[in-house]
Parts: sequence; structure tokens; C-alpha cells
Amino acid sequence: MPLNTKHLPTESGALIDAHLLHTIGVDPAQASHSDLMLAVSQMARTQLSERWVETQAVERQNKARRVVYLSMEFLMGRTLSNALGALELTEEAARGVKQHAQQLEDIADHEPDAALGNGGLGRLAACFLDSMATLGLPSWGYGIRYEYGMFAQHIAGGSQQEYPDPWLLDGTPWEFPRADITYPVRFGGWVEHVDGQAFWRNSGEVAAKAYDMVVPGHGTQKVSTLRLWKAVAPAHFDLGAFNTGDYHRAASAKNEFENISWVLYPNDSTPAGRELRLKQEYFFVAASMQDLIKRHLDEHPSLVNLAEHVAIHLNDTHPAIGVAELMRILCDEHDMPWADAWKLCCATFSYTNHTLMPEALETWPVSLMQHVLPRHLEIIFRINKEFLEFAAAKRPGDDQFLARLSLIGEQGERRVRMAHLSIVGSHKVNGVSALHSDLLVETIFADFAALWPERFTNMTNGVTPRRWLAQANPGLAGLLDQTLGKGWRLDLDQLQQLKAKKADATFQQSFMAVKRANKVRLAKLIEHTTGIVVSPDSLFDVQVKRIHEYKRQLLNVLHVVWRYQAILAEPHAHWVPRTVIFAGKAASSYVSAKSIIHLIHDVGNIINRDPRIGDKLKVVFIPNYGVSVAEVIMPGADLSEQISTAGTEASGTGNMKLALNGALTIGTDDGANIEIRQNVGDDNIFIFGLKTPEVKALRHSGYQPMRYYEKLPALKSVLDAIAGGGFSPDEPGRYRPLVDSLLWGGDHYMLLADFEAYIGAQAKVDALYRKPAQWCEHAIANVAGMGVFSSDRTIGEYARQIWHVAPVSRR
Ligand code: 26V
Repeated sequence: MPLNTKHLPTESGALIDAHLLHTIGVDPAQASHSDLMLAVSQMARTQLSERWVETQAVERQNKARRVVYLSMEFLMGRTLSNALGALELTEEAARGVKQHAQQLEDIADHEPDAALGNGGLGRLAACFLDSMATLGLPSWGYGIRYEYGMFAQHIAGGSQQEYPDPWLLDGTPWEFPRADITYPVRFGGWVEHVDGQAFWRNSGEVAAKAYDMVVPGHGTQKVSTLRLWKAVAPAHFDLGAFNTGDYHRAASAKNEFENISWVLYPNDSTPAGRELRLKQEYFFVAASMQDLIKRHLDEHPSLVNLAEHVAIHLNDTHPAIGVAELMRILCDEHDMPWADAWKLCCATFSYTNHTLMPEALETWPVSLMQHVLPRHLEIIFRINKEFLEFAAAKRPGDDQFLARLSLIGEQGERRVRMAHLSIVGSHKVNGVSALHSDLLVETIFADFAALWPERFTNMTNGVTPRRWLAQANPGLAGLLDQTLGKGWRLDLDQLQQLKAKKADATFQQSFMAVKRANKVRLAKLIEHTTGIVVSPDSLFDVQVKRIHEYKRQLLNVLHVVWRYQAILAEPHAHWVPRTVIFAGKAASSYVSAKSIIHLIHDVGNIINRDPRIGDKLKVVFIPNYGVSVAEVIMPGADLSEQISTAGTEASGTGNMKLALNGALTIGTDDGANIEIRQNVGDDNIFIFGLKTPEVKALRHSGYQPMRYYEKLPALKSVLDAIAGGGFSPDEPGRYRPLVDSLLWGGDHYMLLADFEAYIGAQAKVDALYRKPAQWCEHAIANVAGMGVFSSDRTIGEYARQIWHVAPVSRR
């Protein structure tokens, strides 16, 4: 009988079976998809573990200078496929699972996402860890091991419903609990001053326990560590000490401690100054600082050279209390003189700002900080006093200047301004795109830039090509491998060479075949999650991101309704069939964002069922957007919607993922769109609408949205249809408030001012899409121009210009 090679045991097959039997505890012949996923994960985990031990040994021996990346959010997504890719085990693992008559992709789908973040800021942190590991930088990410990550989004009757995300319910194969690494974190109480020495007499305490995730580098044995902290009742808290009658009360008292790491806070339109959130921030910062100081003192006799051996980065202001915490540790616990400690502190910290929205800038009521962190408040007051003395000397008598700079806002309830603390306590402050960094020094941080111009810099965001191209788009990755070799994974600038191929008919055919297959895959996801059947031959027009008024999903809807009306008016015109695809979550308390989700569904319901429309237009909303959903959407997009009001989107990173996967961008002159345009070329992108200075000028001259309504009949007809219940016959007034906010509420994000230009740009999109070879040429030019948006480039810049860290040589 001929040997059936498909069922020959492979080395990985044997390993997987051994893990099924010994680690998972199931009969290999009976293994479910989940069992297989866990067994393959264990196979990767053993190697990650070895790499982690080796990396740590080398860094310890070299007393390496390390970067510590403090972030409340790490939106990691799934780990298995990325780990297999980094370990170069993908093919092995695929062969192994084949012996169980399974496909690796189907197995990998059983891993839940680690969704420990809200959106752009959290995903950027995850891309950065990948690049830090890949560049071999001695690096640690620190965050919170939330029991519940980003809420799961369900849609019921067109409305968003939030459900908890118990991602740890069945355990995760990817964490390494460090039972011996635990630190106390104190809260509350008061401060005593004895002989000039401060003693913090805290009233509460919780323990922080370390759980590590190993982040593998690609093309290197080096790894980075993501250390996440879980809050547990302090060791001396003993449930048994309560008598049986009080057991219930004891258990709930224990929860008082442990709730600190229970749930990720949503990125609301206006951040609520909640005590638990402040405790979360201090909790993970205090634990991380103790950990890095312990590591330093294991390698060095004292803290005087701390700044030479560690660079601490603040991912937004959420960990800014770290500045006061380091001062407290140095002065109160290590008796360092204040001035020396302050110098060291500023040399150690750096800070990235991720938003210009004034309402998103974090502040804490002084009274709350007094209650939760009394010693830190004193320290902040002293930092502020010395800072304001310094500033006063620069502009004597300018009290307004000082009031604007102060770390304490005095309008209404006194509040600590965390961005000010971050700037004052750091040696470098950066924005996340060229425009954003310019606007920072021109607007919200102008007074600080006047004091310290050299402190402000730009680090344009990037995304990891391993996850967002190699893993998400194996079809395109394979084509690139054939065409350029495999080196682009670690040197994304190599994509430039595609320019020479963009008009090559054979290459175009392969490129289009890849896109088509990705669209089929995306169409399947759409049908599976929404029940709506869409044609992969239609133009896939994609807007995926958090739902926020400034991102203007509503402007996209206005175009959809315009198109619907235009098709009905001219049914025989040559319409390019379109599928307009939305995805994204709205913060649970953000009423207008939720209303926009509902509107998208209502509009879709009418259009998708209208027999006069057929395939000419479809509108879908893919529920529960997250990293894994994005990995299917990005490769299948033709058109990338990046239509924020100019001057509002700090950078965007979805814009990069989409263009890298061959989508053309329709967008405003905002955030990183501007740099995408510079890199792919003006002819390969559809830029429209007001530019930032024009937005500003129009605002100052008295913007009147009603004028556009009166002037543009097509716009009037669209708004009338929405406001009049044309898409919500069951509740005709449902969208009156949304339309009123445009017509009567000042249209803060200037949708009406950009409407006409947007429709014009969409017409250009149609015109190009009618010529497939030309469209393809432009799409290839996009991929070719995106090399600079690798997060490896971004992290290289941080490493050289801000952190001054480099890989350590071998042992
Ligand atoms: C604010 C808050 C406030 C209350 C509690 C939780 C929370 C969480 C996050 C935020 C701010 C989010 C800022 C953010 O995600 N910014 C995005 O950062 C991306 C990476 O730099 C950038 O590409 C996006 O343009 C920017 O919106």
C-alpha cells in the first residue's frame, strides 16, 4: 500500500500530540479546534520562553540601557500567528495540524483577541513592542492585566449593545505568571513632615502581581517583554480572619482591592474624572517603577546613574503620575536632594501626546488627588512652584502666561493638568505626525514651546509590516516575496522597487488576483456577521475606526444617501457598483456616536432592500471591530476613508494599514494623510476639503452651515431625507437631533462645508475605478510608497533621538 504522505507524522505533529496529551490533557484523537490551538500555542511558548531567558541574560550581563514604555493600553490582538511567524514555525505548525485534518488558520481563529486598549493609541503601543523586539532594543512594556478588555459590540435592531469581554475566562497560553514578582502599591492617608523629611502614612494598600507576555522579534532571537500588573488584596489581608458570619463582607472587601485591574476604561468623548481610573494609573505606574528600580539596583550600586540606564516613555498622560512617583522615590526613599532628583527625572522621562482635542486632555481634581495620592500632590505643587518661578523670570509680570502654564488649572474646581506635568517632567515631547507636532507647538502647548523650543519634536507613527502585511495579507506577501524577495519584512523601504512594476501587465494581474481573493474573504466575513451578501466585484469603500464626530462617519453617510438619491434619479447612468463598509465602536456614553451607528444601519436597511438599487450600492456595518477583524478588512479594501476635519486627527494608523494593503485613500489634509500623500504621490490619493488654516479661518469668520444647506440642493435633499424620517419610518424624529447639530448646532466639525468637495472627490474615485488597469497602477504605487510607515522606522527614530538606546552586543 502506498504511503499517504499527508499523514506521515512530522516533528511538529509529534510535539503537538505530546502537548495535547501532557499539557492540555486530552486524547490527541479527540482534540477539538480549541485544544489544537492551545497545543500549537504551547509549542511556540516553549521557544518564546527560551528566547526570553537568553535575552534577559544578555541584557543583564551588559547592564544594558533599556527603554520602559508605560502605557495604559496595549491592543495586542491574537498572538499565535504572529508568534509562529517570528519563530519561523508557521509551515511546521501547519503540517502538524494537517495531521488532525485541520487548517492552521481555522485553528488560529479560536484564540480570543487580547483587546487591552480602546483604539489607535493602544494598537500603536502593540506595533511598537513588535518593532522594539525586532530591532533588538532592550525594552519593556508595562501596563495593566485587565480582566475585561474592550467591550464586545453587538448590534440589536441597528443599535450598539456593549457586552463584557472576559478574554481570560479560559486562561491564556501566552502569559507567564511571575509568582515571585509582586509589589505593594499604597493609596490614601496623609503626609507627616519630620525634620524636612516626608513620611507618607497611607490608609490603603494593594499588591501588584506581574504577568509577562513575551513579544518575539522577527529575524532575531531577541524578544521584548510586556509586563502586565494584576491587582490583588495585600498579602496580610486574610479572609479567614473574618468570622464565618462576616465572610461575605470579607469577600467584598477583597474586591475593593482587586477591582483596580478589572476593566479597561472606555475612551469617552469627555473623560470622566473617576477615582478608580486614577487608582489604575497610579497602580500600574507604581508597580512598574518599583520593578525598574529593583532591576537597576541589582546591576548598579545606587540610583544616581538611573538616567544613564533607563529611558521611561509616557504613552500619553495616563502614566504621567510617574513623574511625581520617581521624585517621591528618589527624595523620600533614597534621600536624594530635590534638585538632583529633578534633573535625573527630566533626563529619564519623555512623553508622546496623541490628541489635540481639548476635552480629551486629562486633568484630575486637586481634591481627588489629595484623597488618593496626598504625597504626590505635594510633590506636584513643589514642581509647579519651581517651574512657575523659572517661567516668571522669563516673562516678568505676565500673570496670564503663568496661569496658562501652571500645572494647576484654577478655572472652577482646581485641577491638576497631567499634560503640563508630563511636559515639565520630560526632556522630549513628541506629536505623532508632522502636522500634529506642528499644531502642538502652535496651539495647546505654545506657551511651553516658547520656554523650551528644543524639547518638542515629531515622531510620525508607523505600523508593523509583520502583522499588517505578512500575516494579514498572505496573498500579497507571497507576491512580494516572488517579486522582491523576503527582505521587505525587516526593511519596508524595499517596497519602493514596486514602482518599476506598477504598469507591468503580468504583475498587475497577479496584484488584482490577490485583491480579488481578499475581497472574497472580506465578503464572507460580511455575510457571516451581518447576513448581507455583497459582490466582490463592487468597489469596497472602507471606513473603520472608533466612531467619533471628528472622524466624520456622518459625512460618509451623507455621501451614501446622496448616491442613493442620485442613482434613483438617474438609474441608467453608468454607476460604479459600491459596497460602503463601516466598522467601529462608540464609547457607551457617547450618544451621538451611537446615533450614527444606528443611522448607518437604518440607511443600509433601506438601500440594501431597494430593488431599484441592486448591486449598485450596498451599506454594511461589520460588528465588533477589533484587531482580528481589521486583519481581514484591511487587505480587502479598495478605498480608504480618512475624512476627519483637517487639524483634528493626530495621525491615524488605519490609513497606513489600508494603503499598505493597496487601498487608495480618499481623505482630508489631516494627520498622517499628509505624509502618505507625500510618499505615494499626489496622483495616487484623493485629497479634498478645507485645510487646517482654512478650517481655522472659517471658524473665526463665523461659519454658517445653513448657507450650504440653502446653496446646495443635493445637500438639502440628503439632510431633509435623514431628518424627515426617510430612513427611520418607524420613528421619524430619530435623526432630527443629529441633523439639528449640523444645521442649528454650529456643525462643529464642518461636514457641510466639506460636503461638495467630498462628493467631487468621490466622483474622481468612480472615474478611476472604471479603468481597472489604471486603478491597479495607482494601488501598486500606494504599496510602493508606504515603506516609511513601518513602525521599525518610527521606533528607530525614538531610539536614536529620544531614548538613546541601542541593541546590546552578544554575550
Ligand atoms: C483618552 C481617554 C480618556 C479617558 C479614559 C480613557 C482614555 C483613553 C484614551 C484616550 C485618548 C485616546 C487618544 C488616541 O487614541 N489617540 C489616537 O492615537 C493614535 C496613535 O497615535 C493616532 O493615530 C490617532 O490619530 C489618535 O486619535
